[in-house]
Amino acid sequence: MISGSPDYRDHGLEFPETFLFGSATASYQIEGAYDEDGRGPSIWDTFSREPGRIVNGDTGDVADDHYHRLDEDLDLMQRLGLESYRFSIAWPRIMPTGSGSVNEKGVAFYSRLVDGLLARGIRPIATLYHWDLPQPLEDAGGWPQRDTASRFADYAEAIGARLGDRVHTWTTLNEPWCSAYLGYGSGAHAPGVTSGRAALAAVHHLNLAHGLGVQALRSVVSNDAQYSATLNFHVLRPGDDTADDAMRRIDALANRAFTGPMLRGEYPADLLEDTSKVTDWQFVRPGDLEQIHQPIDFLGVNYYSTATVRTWDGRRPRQTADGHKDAGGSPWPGSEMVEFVQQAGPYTAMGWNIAPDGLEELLVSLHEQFPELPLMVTENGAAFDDQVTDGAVHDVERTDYLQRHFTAAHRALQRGVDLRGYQVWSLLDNFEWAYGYTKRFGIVHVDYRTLERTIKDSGHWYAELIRTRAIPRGPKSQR
Ligand code: IFM
Repeated sequence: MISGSPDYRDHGLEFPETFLFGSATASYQIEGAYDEDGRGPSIWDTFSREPGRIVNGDTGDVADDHYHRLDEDLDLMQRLGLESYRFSIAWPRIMPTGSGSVNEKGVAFYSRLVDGLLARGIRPIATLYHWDLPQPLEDAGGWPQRDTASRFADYAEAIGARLGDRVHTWTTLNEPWCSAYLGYGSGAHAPGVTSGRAALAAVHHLNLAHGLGVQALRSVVSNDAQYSATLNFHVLRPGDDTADDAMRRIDALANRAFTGPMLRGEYPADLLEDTSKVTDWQFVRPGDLEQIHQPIDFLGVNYYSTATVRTWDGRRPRQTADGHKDAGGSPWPGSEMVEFVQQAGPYTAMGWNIAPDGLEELLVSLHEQFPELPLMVTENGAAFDDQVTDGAVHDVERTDYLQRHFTAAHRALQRGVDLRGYQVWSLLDNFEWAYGYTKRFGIVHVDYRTLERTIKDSGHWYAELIRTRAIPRGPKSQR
């Protein structure tokens, strides 16, 4: 047990010289310019135009207008002292119909971004897929269709050949859990399908896309880049003293459905058993698991909060507080009898509980499961209802959240976890998917009317952390 404050509000803890401090965004959430320079439509362009899908009917048409404000945003990153920037590439900018010829104007945007980062001494961490599937591929069946994984490999090869001399780290997929289970199971995310079978087929084809994508990148990249995938783990707590089975089921669907094939070359037997009434898994073809199980240099870990579960007894009203917008379907194929129980606060504006101990536990647990595999926190952060007052944003809660989670990461390091870096979500306030612009995660505030950027207090606090390499006092630290 490492000593420290029980509430994780430690300060002065130093990070190793090689630890990479950065921040993250995603294409559809910030870029805007949805129909410029040859970009094709994505499933999020379609979905956000469907009535009732997104709060206030918001879309990513303009978002933060990052596409046109690239230089300003690069300068912001430099002012914050970022050492890395994790961004995603919009597949429909590179291949507007999802396959076939490459749109060089789309490539030029990311080329300028990568050059701008390198010129400022910031390492580019490029994610190939953060949910903006080209609409024509969805029209052909989307992720439940095997062919989508092959199209992804073509796209990976095309962009790898063009940026592969300059990108420091490649990430194939961001949070395939969301793409599969929210996109095709619950229907809360694009394309809004509600089918357990489709969700599980999507799981497999996303896993396959990861494996084929890593191989495609490796075949064309000319520098000694690193390769990774980013998963959003569910850190589970028991909702009562009979919760073991509920925890095991959700762990299988949420976590091991991805770590199993990617890192061990197999699907967990209990996952196949739990879902056997939903699908026979015949979409897994001979040889697929070898294709998926590719060596990677680190695993990206996204963490925001914990989840408390128990088995529904069929008598009390069923709770479904799983932290995502309810769109009618289930994100848990074959395990719908699991209840997600309301957790103790404090909460962020998403209603997610603040639990830095969950991050420490997750990092230690992953290290124990995969001792040879380095880890990186590729997302962590919080939404709060920020106000601009006299040109400043005093986001005490977000700074406090970050201080506690950096403390958790430091404790994991002390416990022997090979943790390579931390990318705060998010650099800018942005389009928070089904919640539109109502949830602000940025360490930089964006005024959606004027598009003016204002560094929040949390951004200044993070800049000090990066400059000193030690956790600064937070607004709620005991002095
Ligand atoms: O905004 C998202 C991001 O796109 C993926 N991870 C979680 C974030 C907050 O919900």
